[in-house]
Amino acid sequence: MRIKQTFTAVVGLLLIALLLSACSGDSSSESPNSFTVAATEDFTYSPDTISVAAGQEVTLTFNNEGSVEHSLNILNSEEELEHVLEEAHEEEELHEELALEIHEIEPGASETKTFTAPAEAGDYIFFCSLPGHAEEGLVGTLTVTP
Ligand SMILES: [Cu+2]
Repeated sequence: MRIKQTFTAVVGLLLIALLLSACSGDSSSESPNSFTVAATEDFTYSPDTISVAAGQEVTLTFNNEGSVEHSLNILNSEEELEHVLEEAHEEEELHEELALEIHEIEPGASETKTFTAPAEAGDYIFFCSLPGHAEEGLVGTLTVTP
């Protein structure tokens, strides 16, 4: 008798687990490795921090909600932002250093790109490469977890 009760309880728990997994399956369109980042009117990114797992495939949608063109670029190494900005005019050199580049996006427009998160855990930087914009505040942090 006790065994039967236990069995019923286990089946009940399994059913609940199934229902829960079915529910979370419905929302898989927004999986944890899909992110949306906006550039705002006041030259900030929203959110300005993204956390991903090392080596993970990440889909990032960049919405320009500002009133001028903006871009979003992720540095592939932990190099100083200033160093990159100094070399920003040497386009080709800049490209080699970036994990992700979303070029100038018109106000109100958006772009989605997929990239592979850096293999090494740590804090990386994303920024707008248009002259002066990073200095204004268009800088964010990509946190890569092990
Ligand atoms: Cu910008």
